[in-house]
Amino acid sequence: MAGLQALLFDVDGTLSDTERDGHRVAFNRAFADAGLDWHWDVETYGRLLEVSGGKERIALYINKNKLFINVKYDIKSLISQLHQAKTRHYLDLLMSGQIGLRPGVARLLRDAHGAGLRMGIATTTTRRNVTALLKATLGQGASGWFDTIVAGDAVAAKKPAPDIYHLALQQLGLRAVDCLAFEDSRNGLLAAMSAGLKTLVTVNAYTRGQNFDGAAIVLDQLGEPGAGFRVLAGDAGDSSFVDLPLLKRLHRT
Ligand code: XBP
Ligand code: MG
Repeated sequence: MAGLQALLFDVDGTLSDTERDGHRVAFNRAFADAGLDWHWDVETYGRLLEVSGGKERIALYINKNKLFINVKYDIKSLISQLHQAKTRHYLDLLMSGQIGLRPGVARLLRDAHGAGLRMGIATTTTRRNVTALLKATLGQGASGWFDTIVAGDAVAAKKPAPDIYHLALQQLGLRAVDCLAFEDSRNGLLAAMSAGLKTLVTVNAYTRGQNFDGAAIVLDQLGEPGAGFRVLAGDAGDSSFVDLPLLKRLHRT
């Protein structure tokens, strides 16, 4: 096997803790704008995270709560309008600097870019959300650090389907064995593993209790020098934070 050629990153929950104070808040603002009395509290939103994708999440909520049963709505265009409004609110939150990167992420991305390691993004969220997050947190040119950004509706079947990873690998011109994926959720891990990728998982408050069998390692965060990670499953050897030597070791073993 050739050495590690590229890193493939999920975004929501992995690069940034976007869900509770970002996407959830933006959904609620969009519902209020539309005059709907829907409100997703922290627990409700956690249950809705069982599906990937904002439009899919609104559809799940409508189905679960049997909304609009007696009302003549074009559900598809309602969902689409709500999602567009949600994206506007989410971008506002990003641009106001309220959503940062998780510990260790900026350091690792800079190091990998500086070392000439190729990088890609494979995410379920809307593409504009990704480029805005990178710009707001890492600066204007940061999207250019990634050789491919595949996002949202680029594939029909969202995670846990492997399609988004297949597309990212195809665009990079690499095989799964040449790469390492970064995920935070079971749906994301299943998508990456089904595409044949070794996967490093960093959990967050919403995903901590999920089943991560099959991950190369499960950590509470990437960590920083002097403020290391906690290993939840797997073997980090002597490392206390995720750096390129640890990634190469994980990829080899
Ligand atoms: C992320 C998602 C996304 C966001 C919402 O999943 O499920 O749907 O919550 O984004 P993953 P959009 O981290 O597994 O890619 O509203 O833009 O779809
Ligand atoms: Mg995720």
